[in-house]
Amino acid sequence: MNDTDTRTSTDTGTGAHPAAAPVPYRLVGSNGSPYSLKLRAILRYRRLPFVWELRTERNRAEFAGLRPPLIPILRYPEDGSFHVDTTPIAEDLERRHPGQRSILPDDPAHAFLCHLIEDLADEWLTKAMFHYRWAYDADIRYAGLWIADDFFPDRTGEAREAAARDFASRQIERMPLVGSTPENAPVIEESYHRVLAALEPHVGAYRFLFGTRPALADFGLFGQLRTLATDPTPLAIMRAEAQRTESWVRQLDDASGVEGEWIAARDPLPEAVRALLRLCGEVYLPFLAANAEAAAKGKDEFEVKLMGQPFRQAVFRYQVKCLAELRRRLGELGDEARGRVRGTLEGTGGWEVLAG
Ligand SMILES: N[C@@H](CCC(=O)N[C@@H](CS)C(=O)NCC(=O)O)C(=O)O
Repeated sequence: MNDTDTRTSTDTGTGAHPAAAPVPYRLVGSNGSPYSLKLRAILRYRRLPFVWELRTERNRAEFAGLRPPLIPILRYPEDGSFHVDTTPIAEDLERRHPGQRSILPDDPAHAFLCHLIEDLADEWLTKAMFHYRWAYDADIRYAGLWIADDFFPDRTGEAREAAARDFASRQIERMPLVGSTPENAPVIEESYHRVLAALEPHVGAYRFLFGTRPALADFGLFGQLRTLATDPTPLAIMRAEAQRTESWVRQLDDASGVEGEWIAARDPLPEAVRALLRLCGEVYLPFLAANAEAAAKGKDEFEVKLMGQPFRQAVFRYQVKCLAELRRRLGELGDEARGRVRGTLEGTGGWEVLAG
């Protein structure tokens, strides 16, 4: 027997020492948190080594001082620093690992539209996630318990029930803050149906919004839909109206084996993308504009007509930044790409908001 015969599959072939495993990122989050599942799916697709850890009662003290107090939290391996907010994290990961299975389309106009759809998912579709979870009795009961199992893994019996009740009542108290009220429910629920209707004819294990590889927009939608596909009421709707989308969500959770291409700059945009952009133009961008205008006037609350109905909620500071950020990105586009974005958004109501 010679040396070659005794090598194991982990040997490097250069000597006796196997290759060292790269030090992983540490992702701390929760199964009930759409943004946690979004970032986990991104790390998997991009083949970035990480360990997944629930944020629980046991590790809560470690993150107590972190501001803003959000999950998911990503710990960088080289210096142990903690990072929150998945959109800037996803962009930082692009800078940190250039050329490695990027999730931003190469074409700048498509990249802009990708950011816009991700924003729709993160900031608007999330209202559907929160609304369905805390508006109906079956969902309140189920979500209270399954989320308590993540956060309080050591509690059983009555202590577990109590944790679920406390968590549910805290979330229910927050509903008006994010606009999840009975008056706004029709607009929020209709938005969910429209997202499902947009995706259903298009998505598949190898079919994404901007090509045969997934983009940030797909992952943003994925995060919200993954949790919507867990709570009973929105799951039943998805199964009845969009079962292929349900399959797509299951598949995108781990797309580490997917290899694909972006659509070309000159290719027509898929109808799914167009339908989601119409929702941005008719609903999400007017909502952002009304929120920003109310904030600029120092108001605490605003009302805007969406889908022909009044929609009212408290001013949300973070979403003022979202609009400013979209406008900044648009301002950075060259004339040709900007022209294509304009051609796509004009007529949806969205161009006027973004260019204003
Ligand atoms: N824009 C943030 C939103 C993150 C977020 O809202 N996370 C929620 C859970 S889904 C949160 O941490 N809420 C406070 C808490 O759970 O204590 C992101 O993309 O990461």
